Amino acid sequence: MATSEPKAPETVEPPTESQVVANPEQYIKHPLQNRWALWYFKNDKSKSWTENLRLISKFDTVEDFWALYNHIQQPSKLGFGCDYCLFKHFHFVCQDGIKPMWEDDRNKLGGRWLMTLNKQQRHNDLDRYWMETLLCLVGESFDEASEDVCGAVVNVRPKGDKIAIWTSNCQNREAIMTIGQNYKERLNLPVKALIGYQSHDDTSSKSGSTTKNMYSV
Ligand code: MGP
Repeated sequence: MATSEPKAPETVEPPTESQVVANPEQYIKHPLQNRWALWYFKNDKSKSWTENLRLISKFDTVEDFWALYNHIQQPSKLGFGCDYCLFKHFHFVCQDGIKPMWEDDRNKLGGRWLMTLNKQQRHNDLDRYWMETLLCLVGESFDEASEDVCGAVVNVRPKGDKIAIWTSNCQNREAIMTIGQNYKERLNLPVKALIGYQSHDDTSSKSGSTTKNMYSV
């Protein structure tokens, strides 16, 4: 085996003051694929459902996402009847973004993957599941099916909290199944713990306490 003389280390002169160039990594924030809006719902019985819904903030970079996430209460600290909603607020399309309600044009044909938690899970799982849900959304974790994602909602309720991912069209079986399967894996749910997908149409017109599942994983 040929051996070679170790090379003398090249001497690197420290840059002069005029040569110092700022590293873009240090000042450019990391863009997300979409802009997102975080909404907060506080249950004030003297107001209508829509009036209780408030836009908190919008962001479109990784850094601004974490700044907002670290600034606000975790879902487990919210009062009963409160919700957080994270919905797309488009970058390139000149429109207002998707409102976190069934009536929005991007939601009205859609539905949601719904996870219902039991009361113990508020302490054990709620905050972790919600953070993972947010990361799935802002990180566009469902490949092309991410385009179908409209947003996500966490409901804090005495009877048991709920987390859901809302998608735009309840007939898009392939995208919905991709989202459901990946979501379940990301949350590390046991294979036999089923989650169901329900159309907003069924949810908003339900008469009893349960809505039928169109799909389940
Ligand atoms: P909820 O807050 O989604 O669930 O809906 P909750 O409190 O667990 O109640 P449950 O009925 O699922 O057991 C509560 C109520 O809020 C609904 O019955 C509607 O009156 C109202 N509401 C909820 N959403 C998501 C909407 C919406 O998108 N549009 C309108 N107009 N009302 C809504």
